Amino acid sequence: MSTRIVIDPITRIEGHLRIDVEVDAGRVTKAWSSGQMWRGIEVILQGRDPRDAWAITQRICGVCTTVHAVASVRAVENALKLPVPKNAQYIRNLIIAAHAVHDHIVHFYHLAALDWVDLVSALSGSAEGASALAASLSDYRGNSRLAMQDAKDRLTTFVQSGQLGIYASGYWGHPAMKLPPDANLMAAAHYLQALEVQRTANKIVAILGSKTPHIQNLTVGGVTNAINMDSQSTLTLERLQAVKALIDQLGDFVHNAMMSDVAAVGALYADWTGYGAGVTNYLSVPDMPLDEMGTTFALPGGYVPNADLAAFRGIPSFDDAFFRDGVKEAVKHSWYDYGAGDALHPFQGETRPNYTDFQDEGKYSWIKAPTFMGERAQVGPLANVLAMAAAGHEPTTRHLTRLLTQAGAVAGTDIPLAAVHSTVGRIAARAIRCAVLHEELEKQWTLLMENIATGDTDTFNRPVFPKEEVQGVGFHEAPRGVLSHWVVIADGKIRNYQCVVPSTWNAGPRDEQDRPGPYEASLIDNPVADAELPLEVLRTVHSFDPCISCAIHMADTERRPIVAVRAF
Ligand code: NFE
Ligand code: MG
Repeated sequence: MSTRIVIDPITRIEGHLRIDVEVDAGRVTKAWSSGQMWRGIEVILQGRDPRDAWAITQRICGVCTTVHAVASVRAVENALKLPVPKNAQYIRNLIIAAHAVHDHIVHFYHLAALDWVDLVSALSGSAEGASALAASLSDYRGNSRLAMQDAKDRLTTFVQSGQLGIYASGYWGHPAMKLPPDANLMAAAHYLQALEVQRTANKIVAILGSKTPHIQNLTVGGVTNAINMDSQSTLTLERLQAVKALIDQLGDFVHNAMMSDVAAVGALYADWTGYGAGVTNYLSVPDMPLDEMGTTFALPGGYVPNADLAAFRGIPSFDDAFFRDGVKEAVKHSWYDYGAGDALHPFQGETRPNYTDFQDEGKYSWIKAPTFMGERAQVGPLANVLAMAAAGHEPTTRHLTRLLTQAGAVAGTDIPLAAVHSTVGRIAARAIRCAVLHEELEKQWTLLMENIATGDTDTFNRPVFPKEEVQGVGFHEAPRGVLSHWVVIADGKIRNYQCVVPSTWNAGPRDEQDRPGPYEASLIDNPVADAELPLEVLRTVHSFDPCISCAIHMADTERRPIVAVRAF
Protein backbone atom coordinates (compact mmCIF):
# COMPACT_ATOMS: atom_id res chain seq x y z
CA MET A 1 0.00 0.00 0.00
CA SER A 2 1.53 3.27 -0.98
CA THR A 3 0.87 6.52 0.85
CA ARG A 4 0.60 9.88 -0.91
CA ILE A 5 2.23 12.79 0.88
CA VAL A 6 1.50 16.35 -0.24
CA ILE A 7 3.76 19.09 1.09
CA ASP A 8 2.27 22.42 0.11
CA PRO A 9 3.78 24.83 0.53
CA ILE A 10 7.39 23.79 1.06
CA THR A 11 8.91 26.35 3.45
CA ARG A 12 12.46 27.66 3.92
CA ILE A 13 12.57 28.36 0.18
CA GLU A 14 11.61 31.30 -2.04
CA GLY A 15 8.13 31.16 -3.68
CA HIS A 16 5.32 28.61 -3.77
CA LEU A 17 6.38 25.00 -4.34
CA ARG A 18 4.21 21.91 -3.89
CA ILE A 19 5.89 18.51 -3.68
CA ASP A 20 3.89 15.27 -3.86
CA VAL A 21 5.47 11.89 -3.20
CA GLU A 22 4.19 8.34 -3.10
CA VAL A 23 5.84 6.30 -0.38
CA ASP A 24 5.88 2.53 -0.33
CA ALA A 25 7.61 0.46 2.38
CA GLY A 26 9.39 3.58 3.71
CA ARG A 27 10.78 4.67 0.30
CA VAL A 28 9.71 7.30 -2.21
CA THR A 29 8.48 5.58 -5.39
CA LYS A 30 7.03 8.51 -7.33
CA ALA A 31 7.37 12.29 -7.10
CA TRP A 32 5.81 15.43 -8.57
CA SER A 33 7.27 18.94 -8.37
CA SER A 34 4.72 21.69 -8.92
CA GLY A 35 5.25 25.45 -9.13
CA GLN A 36 2.12 27.07 -7.69
CA MET A 37 2.29 30.63 -8.96
CA TRP A 38 2.53 32.45 -12.26
CA ARG A 39 3.58 36.06 -12.72
CA GLY A 40 3.83 36.62 -16.45
CA ILE A 41 6.98 38.78 -16.52
CA GLU A 42 7.84 37.45 -19.98
CA VAL A 43 4.48 38.73 -21.26
CA ILE A 44 4.89 42.10 -19.52
CA LEU A 45 8.16 42.66 -21.42
CA GLN A 46 6.70 42.41 -24.91
CA GLY A 47 6.79 45.68 -26.80
CA ARG A 48 9.03 47.43 -24.26
CA ASP A 49 12.40 49.15 -24.66
CA PRO A 50 15.17 46.52 -24.33
CA ARG A 51 17.14 48.99 -22.18
CA ASP A 52 14.43 48.73 -19.52
CA ALA A 53 14.24 44.92 -19.47
CA TRP A 54 16.92 44.45 -16.80
CA ALA A 55 15.11 46.65 -14.28
CA ILE A 56 11.83 44.79 -14.89
CA THR A 57 13.20 41.25 -15.03
CA GLN A 58 15.14 41.87 -11.86
CA ARG A 59 11.74 42.01 -10.09
CA ILE A 60 11.28 38.33 -10.89
CA CYS A 61 12.85 37.63 -7.54
CA GLY A 62 13.78 39.30 -4.28
CA VAL A 63 16.35 36.63 -3.47
CA CYS A 64 18.51 36.45 -6.57
CA THR A 65 17.65 39.96 -7.74
CA THR A 66 20.95 40.96 -9.26
CA VAL A 67 21.16 37.87 -11.43
CA HIS A 68 18.24 38.71 -13.71
CA ALA A 69 19.57 42.24 -14.13
CA VAL A 70 22.92 40.82 -15.23
CA ALA A 71 21.48 38.16 -17.54
CA SER A 72 19.17 40.74 -19.14
CA VAL A 73 21.81 43.32 -20.03
CA ARG A 74 24.01 40.51 -21.34
CA ALA A 75 21.16 39.28 -23.59
CA VAL A 76 20.64 42.72 -25.13
CA GLU A 77 24.40 43.31 -25.48
CA ASN A 78 24.70 39.90 -27.17
CA ALA A 79 21.96 40.84 -29.64
CA LEU A 80 23.72 44.13 -30.46
CA LYS A 81 27.24 42.64 -30.39
CA LEU A 82 28.01 45.49 -28.00
CA PRO A 83 31.34 45.42 -26.14
CA VAL A 84 31.29 46.12 -22.40
CA PRO A 85 34.21 48.11 -20.89
CA LYS A 86 36.51 46.14 -18.63
CA ASN A 87 35.75 48.27 -15.58
CA ALA A 88 32.06 47.49 -16.06
CA GLN A 89 32.76 43.76 -16.32
CA TYR A 90 34.84 43.82 -13.14
CA ILE A 91 32.23 45.85 -11.21
CA ARG A 92 29.49 43.47 -12.38
CA ASN A 93 31.70 40.51 -11.43
CA LEU A 94 32.26 41.89 -7.94
CA ILE A 95 28.50 42.29 -7.48
CA ILE A 96 27.81 38.80 -8.86
CA ALA A 97 30.39 37.17 -6.59
CA ALA A 98 29.37 39.09 -3.45
CA HIS A 99 25.72 38.34 -4.07
CA ALA A 100 26.43 34.65 -4.55
CA VAL A 101 28.58 34.42 -1.40
CA HIS A 102 25.70 36.01 0.54
CA ASP A 103 23.22 33.64 -1.08
CA HIS A 104 25.24 30.48 -0.45
CA ILE A 105 25.77 31.38 3.23
CA VAL A 106 22.05 32.06 3.70
CA HIS A 107 21.13 28.84 1.96
CA PHE A 108 23.31 26.55 4.02
CA TYR A 109 22.75 28.08 7.44
CA HIS A 110 19.29 29.58 7.27
CA LEU A 111 17.43 27.51 4.69
CA ALA A 112 18.97 24.03 4.66
CA ALA A 113 20.81 23.42 7.95
CA LEU A 114 17.71 22.93 10.08
CA ASP A 115 16.95 19.74 8.14
CA TRP A 116 20.14 18.31 9.67
CA VAL A 117 20.73 20.33 12.84
CA ASP A 118 18.36 19.95 15.79
CA LEU A 119 18.00 23.28 17.60
CA VAL A 120 16.27 21.71 20.62
CA SER A 121 19.12 19.25 21.03
CA ALA A 122 21.56 22.18 20.83
CA LEU A 123 20.12 23.41 24.14
CA SER A 124 21.59 20.38 25.89
CA GLY A 125 25.04 20.83 24.28
CA SER A 126 27.87 22.22 26.40
CA ALA A 127 29.75 25.38 25.42
CA GLU A 128 33.06 23.67 26.24
CA GLY A 129 32.24 20.62 24.14
CA ALA A 130 30.95 22.63 21.18
CA SER A 131 34.00 24.91 21.30
CA ALA A 132 36.42 21.95 21.44
CA LEU A 133 34.65 20.26 18.54
CA ALA A 134 34.70 23.45 16.47
CA ALA A 135 38.40 24.06 17.22
CA SER A 136 39.19 20.50 16.09
CA LEU A 137 37.67 21.34 12.70
CA SER A 138 39.00 24.82 11.94
CA ASP A 139 40.73 27.97 13.18
CA TYR A 140 37.62 30.13 12.78
CA ARG A 141 37.75 32.96 15.27
CA GLY A 142 34.10 32.61 16.30
CA ASN A 143 34.65 29.20 17.91
CA SER A 144 35.49 30.23 21.47
CA ARG A 145 33.72 28.82 24.50
CA LEU A 146 32.23 32.28 25.09
CA ALA A 147 30.85 32.37 21.54
CA MET A 148 29.21 28.98 22.03
CA GLN A 149 27.85 30.01 25.46
CA ASP A 150 26.47 33.20 23.93
CA ALA A 151 24.60 31.18 21.29
CA LYS A 152 23.26 28.78 23.92
CA ASP A 153 22.09 31.69 26.10
CA ARG A 154 20.35 33.37 23.17
CA LEU A 155 18.59 30.16 22.17
CA THR A 156 17.58 29.40 25.76
CA THR A 157 16.13 32.91 26.23
CA PHE A 158 14.25 32.51 22.97
CA VAL A 159 12.77 29.11 23.91
CA GLN A 160 11.85 30.37 27.43
CA SER A 161 9.94 33.26 25.89
CA GLY A 162 7.46 30.64 24.63
CA GLN A 163 7.20 32.39 21.26
CA LEU A 164 9.05 30.09 18.90
CA GLY A 165 7.79 31.85 15.76
CA ILE A 166 9.36 30.34 12.63
CA TYR A 167 10.94 27.56 14.69
CA ALA A 168 7.64 26.34 16.20
CA SER A 169 6.92 23.47 13.81
CA GLY A 170 10.47 22.24 13.17
CA TYR A 171 11.07 18.51 13.12
CA TRP A 172 12.99 18.59 16.40
CA GLY A 173 13.71 15.14 17.82
CA HIS A 174 12.95 13.44 14.47
CA PRO A 175 14.54 9.96 14.24
CA ALA A 176 16.54 11.06 11.18
CA MET A 177 18.29 13.83 13.20
CA LYS A 178 21.64 12.35 14.16
CA LEU A 179 24.05 15.03 15.36
CA PRO A 180 25.21 14.91 18.99
CA PRO A 181 24.15 17.92 21.14
CA ASP A 182 27.59 19.59 21.00
CA ALA A 183 27.63 19.44 17.20
CA ASN A 184 24.10 20.87 17.13
CA LEU A 185 25.22 23.72 19.42
CA MET A 186 28.26 24.46 17.28
CA ALA A 187 26.12 24.61 14.14
CA ALA A 188 23.48 26.70 15.92
CA ALA A 189 26.16 29.20 16.98
CA HIS A 190 27.36 29.51 13.40
CA TYR A 191 23.73 29.83 12.23
CA LEU A 192 23.39 32.93 14.43
CA GLN A 193 26.77 34.32 13.39
CA ALA A 194 25.94 33.74 9.73
CA LEU A 195 23.04 36.20 10.04
CA GLU A 196 25.68 38.92 10.48
CA VAL A 197 28.16 37.55 7.95
CA GLN A 198 25.68 37.37 5.07
CA ARG A 199 25.03 41.06 5.65
CA THR A 200 28.71 41.80 5.22
CA ALA A 201 28.61 40.20 1.77
CA ASN A 202 25.49 42.09 0.82
CA LYS A 203 27.07 45.44 1.78
CA ILE A 204 29.44 44.96 -1.16
CA VAL A 205 26.45 44.60 -3.45
CA ALA A 206 24.86 47.71 -1.93
CA ILE A 207 27.99 49.88 -2.27
CA LEU A 208 28.57 49.01 -5.91
CA GLY A 209 24.92 48.51 -6.92
CA SER A 210 23.55 51.50 -4.93
CA LYS A 211 21.02 49.28 -3.18
CA THR A 212 20.12 45.67 -2.53
CA PRO A 213 17.89 43.83 -3.17
CA HIS A 214 17.50 45.16 -6.71
CA ILE A 215 20.68 46.94 -7.77
CA GLN A 216 20.40 50.24 -9.66
CA ASN A 217 23.75 50.53 -11.41
CA LEU A 218 23.36 48.41 -14.54
CA THR A 219 22.73 49.67 -18.01
CA VAL A 220 22.87 48.04 -21.42
CA GLY A 221 26.50 48.66 -22.41
CA GLY A 222 28.05 48.82 -18.96
CA VAL A 223 27.42 50.21 -15.50
CA THR A 224 26.45 53.68 -14.22
CA ASN A 225 29.22 53.82 -11.62
CA ALA A 226 31.26 56.83 -12.70
CA ILE A 227 34.91 56.37 -11.72
CA ASN A 228 36.75 59.52 -10.63
CA MET A 229 39.36 59.38 -7.92
CA ASP A 230 39.03 63.15 -7.33
CA SER A 231 35.29 63.30 -6.76
CA GLN A 232 33.28 62.46 -3.67
CA SER A 233 30.12 61.52 -5.58
CA THR A 234 31.54 58.72 -7.71
CA LEU A 235 33.30 55.41 -7.22
CA THR A 236 36.34 56.63 -5.26
CA LEU A 237 39.37 55.03 -3.68
CA GLU A 238 37.65 55.28 -0.32
CA ARG A 239 34.62 53.28 -1.55
CA LEU A 240 36.85 50.72 -3.24
CA GLN A 241 38.85 50.27 -0.03
CA ALA A 242 35.58 49.83 1.87
CA VAL A 243 34.70 47.02 -0.52
CA LYS A 244 38.12 45.42 0.05
CA ALA A 245 37.69 45.59 3.82
CA LEU A 246 34.35 43.78 3.52
CA ILE A 247 35.88 41.09 1.28
CA ASP A 248 38.62 40.57 3.89
CA GLN A 249 36.08 40.31 6.71
CA LEU A 250 34.20 37.55 4.93
CA GLY A 251 37.13 35.21 4.41
CA ASP A 252 37.44 33.72 7.90
CA PHE A 253 33.82 32.60 8.04
CA VAL A 254 33.65 31.27 4.47
CA HIS A 255 36.94 29.37 4.41
CA ASN A 256 36.90 28.13 7.98
CA ALA A 257 33.44 27.98 9.58
CA MET A 258 31.31 27.19 6.54
CA MET A 259 33.65 24.78 4.78
CA SER A 260 34.24 22.84 8.03
CA ASP A 261 30.59 22.82 9.08
CA VAL A 262 29.55 21.42 5.73
CA ALA A 263 32.35 18.84 5.79
CA ALA A 264 31.41 17.74 9.33
CA VAL A 265 27.64 17.67 8.79
CA GLY A 266 28.17 15.83 5.50
CA ALA A 267 30.44 13.28 7.16
CA LEU A 268 28.05 12.66 10.05
CA TYR A 269 25.24 12.13 7.54
CA ALA A 270 27.37 10.07 5.14
CA ASP A 271 24.38 7.81 4.37
CA TRP A 272 22.90 10.79 2.48
CA THR A 273 25.64 10.51 -0.12
CA GLY A 274 23.62 7.47 -1.24
CA TYR A 275 20.40 9.42 -1.89
CA GLY A 276 19.33 12.17 -4.23
CA ALA A 277 21.53 11.85 -7.32
CA GLY A 278 18.56 12.13 -9.70
CA VAL A 279 19.42 13.66 -13.07
CA THR A 280 23.18 13.43 -13.56
CA ASN A 281 23.55 15.40 -16.78
CA TYR A 282 25.10 18.58 -15.38
CA LEU A 283 24.94 21.97 -17.10
CA SER A 284 26.71 25.14 -16.04
CA VAL A 285 28.00 28.23 -17.85
CA PRO A 286 31.26 30.16 -17.56
CA ASP A 287 31.15 33.43 -15.65
CA MET A 288 33.24 36.39 -14.56
CA PRO A 289 34.08 37.66 -18.07
CA LEU A 290 37.55 39.19 -18.25
CA ASP A 291 37.28 40.94 -21.62
CA GLU A 292 34.86 43.22 -23.42
CA MET A 293 33.06 40.57 -25.49
CA GLY A 294 32.98 37.64 -23.02
CA THR A 295 35.50 35.32 -24.68
CA THR A 296 37.65 34.67 -21.60
CA PHE A 297 36.30 33.94 -18.15
CA ALA A 298 37.73 33.54 -14.66
CA LEU A 299 35.34 30.66 -13.90
CA PRO A 300 34.75 27.87 -16.44
CA GLY A 301 31.43 26.21 -17.23
CA GLY A 302 30.08 23.56 -19.57
CA TYR A 303 28.23 20.29 -19.89
CA VAL A 304 29.00 17.02 -18.06
CA PRO A 305 26.75 14.29 -19.49
CA ASN A 306 25.82 11.31 -17.37
CA ALA A 307 28.16 12.16 -14.45
CA ASP A 308 31.14 11.53 -16.75
CA LEU A 309 33.76 14.22 -16.12
CA ALA A 310 35.89 12.86 -18.98
CA ALA A 311 33.07 13.74 -21.37
CA PHE A 312 33.02 17.38 -20.19
CA ARG A 313 32.47 19.90 -22.96
CA GLY A 314 33.31 23.49 -22.12
CA ILE A 315 31.31 26.56 -23.10
CA PRO A 316 33.99 29.04 -24.16
CA SER A 317 32.18 32.30 -24.89
CA PHE A 318 29.01 34.38 -24.63
CA ASP A 319 28.47 33.55 -28.30
CA ASP A 320 28.82 29.77 -27.95
CA ALA A 321 26.58 27.91 -30.41
CA PHE A 322 26.63 24.69 -28.35
CA PHE A 323 24.77 26.44 -25.52
CA ARG A 324 22.69 28.68 -27.76
CA ASP A 325 21.37 25.80 -29.86
CA GLY A 326 21.08 23.25 -27.07
CA VAL A 327 18.23 24.68 -24.97
CA LYS A 328 14.50 23.90 -25.35
CA GLU A 329 11.45 24.10 -23.08
CA ALA A 330 8.45 21.70 -23.06
CA VAL A 331 4.95 22.37 -21.63
CA LYS A 332 3.20 18.98 -21.93
CA HIS A 333 2.94 18.81 -18.12
CA SER A 334 2.92 22.58 -17.51
CA TRP A 335 -0.02 24.99 -17.35
CA TYR A 336 0.72 26.51 -20.76
CA ASP A 337 -0.12 25.79 -24.39
CA TYR A 338 2.15 26.07 -27.39
CA GLY A 339 0.76 26.82 -30.84
CA ALA A 340 2.77 24.01 -32.36
CA GLY A 341 5.55 21.69 -31.28
CA ASP A 342 6.31 19.69 -28.14
CA ALA A 343 9.33 21.69 -27.13
CA LEU A 344 10.38 25.16 -28.28
CA HIS A 345 13.73 26.90 -28.49
CA PRO A 346 13.58 30.06 -26.33
CA PHE A 347 13.87 32.42 -29.32
CA GLN A 348 10.58 30.87 -30.52
CA GLY A 349 9.34 30.44 -26.94
CA GLU A 350 5.71 31.15 -25.99
CA THR A 351 4.11 32.01 -22.64
CA ARG A 352 0.37 31.27 -22.96
CA PRO A 353 -1.21 30.18 -19.65
CA ASN A 354 -3.72 27.28 -19.56
CA TYR A 355 -4.56 26.29 -15.98
CA THR A 356 -6.16 22.84 -15.52
CA ASP A 357 -5.81 22.02 -11.81
CA PHE A 358 -3.36 19.35 -10.65
CA GLN A 359 -3.44 16.32 -12.96
CA ASP A 360 -1.15 13.47 -11.88
CA GLU A 361 -0.61 12.27 -15.44
CA GLY A 362 -1.35 15.58 -17.21
CA LYS A 363 -0.58 19.20 -16.44
CA TYR A 364 0.47 19.96 -12.87
CA SER A 365 2.89 22.90 -12.70
CA TRP A 366 3.43 26.51 -13.76
CA ILE A 367 7.09 25.67 -14.40
CA LYS A 368 8.14 24.64 -17.90
CA ALA A 369 10.41 21.63 -18.47
CA PRO A 370 13.75 22.57 -20.09
CA THR A 371 16.12 20.17 -21.85
CA PHE A 372 19.71 20.51 -23.03
CA MET A 373 20.68 18.61 -26.16
CA GLY A 374 17.37 16.76 -25.80
CA GLU A 375 18.10 15.57 -22.24
CA ARG A 376 17.04 16.69 -18.77
CA ALA A 377 19.89 18.46 -17.01
CA GLN A 378 20.67 19.38 -13.41
CA VAL A 379 22.04 22.86 -12.77
CA GLY A 380 23.46 24.53 -9.68
CA PRO A 381 26.66 24.63 -7.62
CA LEU A 382 27.22 20.89 -8.01
CA ALA A 383 27.04 21.13 -11.81
CA ASN A 384 29.33 24.16 -11.71
CA VAL A 385 31.91 22.61 -9.36
CA LEU A 386 32.04 19.46 -11.51
CA ALA A 387 32.51 21.54 -14.66
CA MET A 388 35.19 23.72 -13.10
CA ALA A 389 37.01 20.64 -11.77
CA ALA A 390 36.76 18.96 -15.19
CA ALA A 391 38.16 22.12 -16.77
CA GLY A 392 41.15 21.99 -14.39
CA HIS A 393 40.27 25.16 -12.47
CA GLU A 394 42.88 25.12 -9.70
CA PRO A 395 40.96 26.88 -6.88
CA THR A 396 37.96 24.61 -7.40
CA THR A 397 40.08 21.46 -7.28
CA ARG A 398 41.86 22.72 -4.16
CA HIS A 399 38.65 23.52 -2.26
CA LEU A 400 36.97 20.31 -3.45
CA THR A 401 39.92 18.21 -2.27
CA ARG A 402 40.04 20.06 1.02
CA LEU A 403 36.37 19.47 1.76
CA LEU A 404 36.44 15.80 0.80
CA THR A 405 39.60 15.27 2.88
CA GLN A 406 38.14 16.95 5.93
CA ALA A 407 34.85 15.05 5.61
CA GLY A 408 36.84 11.82 5.26
CA ALA A 409 38.79 12.61 8.43
CA VAL A 410 35.57 13.17 10.40
CA ALA A 411 33.92 10.07 8.92
CA GLY A 412 37.09 7.99 9.44
CA THR A 413 37.01 6.71 5.86
CA ASP A 414 37.98 8.01 2.42
CA ILE A 415 35.16 9.80 0.62
CA PRO A 416 35.32 9.37 -3.17
CA LEU A 417 34.44 12.12 -5.60
CA ALA A 418 31.46 10.02 -6.74
CA ALA A 419 29.82 10.73 -3.35
CA VAL A 420 28.96 14.22 -4.59
CA HIS A 421 26.21 12.88 -6.88
CA SER A 422 23.78 13.12 -3.99
CA THR A 423 21.70 15.28 -1.68
CA VAL A 424 24.68 15.94 0.59
CA GLY A 425 26.90 16.48 -2.46
CA ARG A 426 24.77 19.39 -3.63
CA ILE A 427 25.20 21.05 -0.22
CA ALA A 428 28.95 20.38 -0.18
CA ALA A 429 29.36 21.79 -3.69
CA ARG A 430 27.67 25.03 -2.63
CA ALA A 431 30.25 25.52 0.15
CA ILE A 432 33.09 24.78 -2.28
CA ARG A 433 31.70 27.26 -4.78
CA CYS A 434 31.33 29.84 -2.00
CA ALA A 435 35.04 29.48 -1.18
CA VAL A 436 35.96 29.74 -4.88
CA LEU A 437 33.80 32.86 -5.24
CA HIS A 438 35.35 34.49 -2.20
CA GLU A 439 38.80 34.07 -3.73
CA GLU A 440 37.43 35.42 -7.00
CA LEU A 441 36.13 38.51 -5.19
CA GLU A 442 39.69 39.33 -4.18
CA LYS A 443 40.95 38.77 -7.72
CA GLN A 444 38.24 40.87 -9.36
CA TRP A 445 38.89 43.70 -6.90
CA THR A 446 42.57 43.66 -7.83
CA LEU A 447 41.77 43.57 -11.56
CA LEU A 448 39.51 46.60 -11.16
CA MET A 449 42.11 48.54 -9.17
CA GLU A 450 44.88 47.72 -11.65
CA ASN A 451 42.76 48.69 -14.62
CA ILE A 452 41.80 52.03 -13.07
CA ALA A 453 45.51 52.60 -12.31
CA THR A 454 46.25 52.45 -16.06
CA GLY A 455 44.07 55.55 -16.46
CA ASP A 456 41.05 53.68 -17.87
CA THR A 457 37.85 55.04 -16.33
CA ASP A 458 35.42 53.86 -19.05
CA THR A 459 32.28 52.18 -17.77
CA PHE A 460 29.77 52.46 -20.64
CA ASN A 461 29.37 51.95 -24.40
CA ARG A 462 26.21 53.44 -25.89
CA PRO A 463 23.82 50.86 -27.45
CA VAL A 464 22.46 51.52 -30.93
CA PHE A 465 19.41 49.54 -32.06
CA PRO A 466 19.04 48.54 -35.72
CA LYS A 467 15.71 48.56 -37.60
CA GLU A 468 15.94 44.89 -38.50
CA GLU A 469 15.28 41.99 -36.13
CA VAL A 470 18.18 40.86 -33.94
CA GLN A 471 18.27 38.25 -31.22
CA GLY A 472 20.56 37.59 -28.28
CA VAL A 473 21.10 35.33 -25.30
CA GLY A 474 22.60 36.38 -22.01
CA PHE A 475 23.70 33.75 -19.54
CA HIS A 476 24.96 33.85 -15.98
CA GLU A 477 25.95 31.18 -13.47
CA ALA A 478 23.54 32.30 -10.73
CA PRO A 479 23.61 30.89 -7.17
CA ARG A 480 21.12 28.17 -8.17
CA GLY A 481 22.74 27.50 -11.54
CA VAL A 482 22.41 28.37 -15.21
CA LEU A 483 20.29 31.44 -15.82
CA SER A 484 19.62 32.49 -19.41
CA HIS A 485 17.57 35.33 -20.86
CA TRP A 486 16.61 35.20 -24.56
CA VAL A 487 15.54 38.36 -26.34
CA VAL A 488 14.25 39.07 -29.85
CA ILE A 489 14.39 42.78 -30.71
CA ALA A 490 12.91 44.53 -33.75
CA ASP A 491 12.95 48.28 -34.40
CA GLY A 492 14.27 48.91 -30.91
CA LYS A 493 11.38 47.09 -29.19
CA ILE A 494 11.18 43.67 -27.50
CA ARG A 495 9.36 41.21 -29.77
CA ASN A 496 9.90 38.15 -27.58
CA TYR A 497 11.56 37.60 -24.20
CA GLN A 498 12.07 34.26 -22.49
CA CYS A 499 13.79 33.52 -19.19
CA VAL A 500 15.06 29.99 -18.65
CA VAL A 501 15.98 30.04 -15.00
CA PRO A 502 17.98 27.74 -12.67
CA SER A 503 14.92 26.57 -10.75
CA THR A 504 13.13 25.99 -14.07
CA TRP A 505 15.81 23.45 -14.92
CA ASN A 506 15.71 21.74 -11.53
CA ALA A 507 12.08 22.13 -10.40
CA GLY A 508 10.46 21.55 -13.79
CA PRO A 509 7.81 18.82 -14.16
CA ARG A 510 7.97 15.86 -16.53
CA ASP A 511 8.98 16.84 -20.07
CA GLU A 512 7.47 16.10 -23.50
CA GLN A 513 8.70 12.51 -23.21
CA ASP A 514 7.37 12.19 -19.62
CA ARG A 515 10.89 12.13 -18.17
CA PRO A 516 11.03 13.54 -14.63
CA GLY A 517 12.87 16.72 -13.74
CA PRO A 518 15.85 16.84 -11.33
CA TYR A 519 13.80 17.44 -8.11
CA GLU A 520 11.47 14.58 -9.04
CA ALA A 521 14.22 12.16 -10.05
CA SER A 522 16.32 12.94 -6.97
CA LEU A 523 13.45 12.07 -4.59
CA ILE A 524 13.07 8.51 -5.86
CA ASP A 525 14.25 5.92 -3.29
CA ASN A 526 14.70 8.50 -0.53
CA PRO A 527 13.81 6.99 2.84
CA VAL A 528 10.78 8.38 4.70
CA ALA A 529 10.71 7.22 8.33
CA ASP A 530 7.40 8.91 9.22
CA ALA A 531 4.89 9.93 6.55
CA GLU A 532 3.46 12.57 8.92
CA LEU A 533 6.90 14.19 9.28
CA PRO A 534 8.56 13.95 5.83
CA LEU A 535 11.89 15.49 6.87
CA GLU A 536 13.83 13.42 4.36
CA VAL A 537 11.85 14.85 1.43
CA LEU A 538 12.70 18.35 2.64
CA ARG A 539 16.39 17.46 2.81
CA THR A 540 16.56 16.55 -0.84
CA VAL A 541 14.33 19.38 -2.06
CA HIS A 542 16.18 21.97 0.02
CA SER A 543 19.54 20.73 -1.30
CA PHE A 544 18.61 22.39 -4.61
CA ASP A 545 17.90 25.75 -2.92
CA PRO A 546 14.51 26.20 -4.64
CA CYS A 547 13.40 29.57 -5.93
CA ILE A 548 9.94 29.34 -7.42
CA SER A 549 9.27 32.98 -8.30
CA CYS A 550 12.34 32.80 -10.52
CA ALA A 551 11.25 29.54 -12.04
CA ILE A 552 7.81 30.80 -13.07
CA HIS A 553 8.47 34.42 -13.44
CA MET A 554 0.24 36.16 -11.59
CA ALA A 555 -0.96 36.61 -8.87
CA ASP A 556 -3.94 34.43 -8.03
CA THR A 557 -6.61 37.05 -8.49
CA GLU A 558 -9.30 34.72 -7.11
CA ARG A 559 -7.35 34.21 -3.88
CA ARG A 560 -8.02 30.50 -3.59
CA PRO A 561 -7.24 29.14 -0.14
CA ILE A 562 -3.83 27.51 0.20
CA VAL A 563 -3.62 24.09 1.82
CA ALA A 564 -2.83 24.10 5.55
CA VAL A 565 0.88 24.54 6.35
CA ARG A 566 2.45 21.61 8.20
CA ALA A 567 6.03 21.22 7.17
CA PHE A 568 8.67 23.56 8.53
NI1 NFE B 1 15.11 33.65 -7.28
FE1 NFE B 1 17.29 32.42 -9.09
C1 NFE B 1 19.00 31.96 -8.70
C2 NFE B 1 17.64 32.81 -10.73
S1 NFE B 1 16.17 30.63 -9.71
S2 NFE B 1 16.78 32.55 -6.97
O1 NFE B 1 20.01 31.70 -8.36
O2 NFE B 1 17.80 33.12 -11.77
O3 NFE B 1 16.87 29.34 -9.31
MG1 MG C 1 10.55 31.21 -18.67
